[in-house]
Amino acid sequence: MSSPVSLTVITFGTFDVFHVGHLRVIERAAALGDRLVVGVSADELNLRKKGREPVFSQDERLAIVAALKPVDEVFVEESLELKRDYILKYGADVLVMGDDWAGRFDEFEDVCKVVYLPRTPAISTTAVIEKISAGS
Ligand code: C2G
Repeated sequence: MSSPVSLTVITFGTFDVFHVGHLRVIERAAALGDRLVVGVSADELNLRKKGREPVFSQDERLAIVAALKPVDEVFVEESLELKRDYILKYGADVLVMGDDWAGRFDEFEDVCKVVYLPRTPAISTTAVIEKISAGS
């Protein structure tokens, strides 16, 4: 008898000022497999990538993502260049990213399936920060 096949899904993100768009992508990613692993961008990676510190520290962002029901495992994503290593290390069968990254990770199709999910419209960390700053 063959053993049951279990699919591991991996996704990455900063997940700063956690909002429903983040939740939706995590839920939809989890639905594509049996185990969901999430790489949470390091503070240092964010500083390099976006030129600013996240509002919440990597330990706080990691704790929030780890507490979500669909998430089985979290780790700190230290560098964008290490994606292939993370995919292999966690034995991911599927890489899921929001479609703001469409096409950017097609190079990993030799080691896993790559899926880009449509972003949840009309919400982003930047929009939330701007709304709070404006006091509206
Ligand atoms: N997202 C979404 N809908 C939104 C906002 C975000 O589906 N309205 C998704 C993004 O497409 C991404 C995930 O939520 O898949 C996390 O978003 P960010 O925290 O903005 O992630 P980012 O800074 O793009 O980091 O290795 C890649 C990076 O770590 C991705």
